[in-house]
Amino acid sequence: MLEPVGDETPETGVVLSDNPATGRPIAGVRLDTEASYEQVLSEAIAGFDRWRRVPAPVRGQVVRAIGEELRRYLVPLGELVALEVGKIRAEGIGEVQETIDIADFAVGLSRQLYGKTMPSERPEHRMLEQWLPLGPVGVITAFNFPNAVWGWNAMLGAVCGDSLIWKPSLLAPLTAIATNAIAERVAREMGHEGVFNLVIGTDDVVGERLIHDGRVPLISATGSCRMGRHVGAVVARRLGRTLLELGGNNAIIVEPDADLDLAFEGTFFGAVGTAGQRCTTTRRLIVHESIAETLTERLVEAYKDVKIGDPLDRSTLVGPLINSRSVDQFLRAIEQAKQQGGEVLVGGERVTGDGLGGHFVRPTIIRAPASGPFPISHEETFAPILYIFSYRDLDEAIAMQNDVDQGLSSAIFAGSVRATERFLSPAGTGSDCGLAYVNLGTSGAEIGGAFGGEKDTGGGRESGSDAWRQYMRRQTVTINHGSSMRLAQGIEFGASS
Ligand code: UN1
Repeated sequence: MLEPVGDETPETGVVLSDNPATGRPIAGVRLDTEASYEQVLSEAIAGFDRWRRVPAPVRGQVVRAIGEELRRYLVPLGELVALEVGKIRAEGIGEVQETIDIADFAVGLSRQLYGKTMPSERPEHRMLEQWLPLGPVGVITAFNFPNAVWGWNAMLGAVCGDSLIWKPSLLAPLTAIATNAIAERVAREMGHEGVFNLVIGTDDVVGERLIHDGRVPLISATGSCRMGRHVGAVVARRLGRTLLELGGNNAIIVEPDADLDLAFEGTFFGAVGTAGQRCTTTRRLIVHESIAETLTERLVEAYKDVKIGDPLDRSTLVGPLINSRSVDQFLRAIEQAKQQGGEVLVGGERVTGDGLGGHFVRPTIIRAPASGPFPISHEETFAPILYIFSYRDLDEAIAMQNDVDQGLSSAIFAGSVRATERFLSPAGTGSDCGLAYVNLGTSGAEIGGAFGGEKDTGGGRESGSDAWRQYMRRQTVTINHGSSMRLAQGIEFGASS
């Protein structure tokens, strides 16, 4: 299994997408079969063969039109995200905005797929690199960013000349259908079919088939570390490429001279936002002992007041977890934390009541034991649980922040440049994560930077900067424009030598 399916057994050939705020189904979606997978694959292969021939800046114009259409659908699509996965409306709309942003980025990129030129050691020779379309790209996404993570991959892949085969989470198929339909329709109306393809199915029928499929040179997958290990191994066996964006266990360090208002706000959004269901969620707060009480009290007070409820209600800050299994995992983690010496300061329970028939829990703060192991804090529980630790000196804090298997996001709040530079040390002895923030929380990356992490997070980089290169193949070109054959390294070879 790549990802746990919802509560449905898809043996009926249909998966129900539930509204996590009510626990009731919104719609049933027919699952792809082996035969329909084949059909989609052949469309994606044919689509790739046409699309690769379209000049990149023209591909960029198609992506520009998709971005424009997404702008028109920003609110309804954002609300669909909120309805289907339970993130609050503002965050649902923010997620679609993230796709629009990456579309804009990709349009510019479509004229900047630069290759290098390099001097040849031989006279009358020229060397250069060119970047070529790669092929149909498989994109496997998780429920928690059912629109934007596809956007990162699809908008870049499209300007690079690839076609896309999107396998969304079975917990969020409706957002995928709506999103892909927009992109596919815009491309088709501009004369380009088969670029944006969707397969919705179980891991057994669709997921396994996709990752084993030698016709798909790159699999970009977002999800758990367990899933990523499996995908990585299967794709490596066929010498394909992977781009993995897996779990995080992100910490914020707060130095004694930090601006506590900023530290409070960064932690509050990082830990409570999206009900703790971002891979970038702040899961650990590592606070200097001199300010630990003050900051903890302030957070506990804010957690008590946080408005939990219908994600579409504009006053709500915390929506539901995705399903009952997530609620069980939340409760189990809290039990384990208590057994391991953690002290629950606020939260720790399910929330029920009027309009709260779905999978609601109270955001939770747990103070870690003063010493000794606290293994639960090494796990990524996809729920709003914040573990608070205190420390004496910064080296100790950095060691604590790095002492987990995952390496996605990290943050420091500090006034002193010495502390922040220690955290960002160019020797690599500071944060060991792919993302490092100063006076900002761990979540909410902009699209312009490369996004991803080290260690068990999988090493992939998506979104901005030079992540586009992974969606292309590099060709090193050497041209002899003279009339004699000269071998590299000065080798003489032949009858006359
Ligand atoms: C994720 O949770 O899988 O940095 C992605 C962030 C968002 C992306 C999160 N821009 O929090």
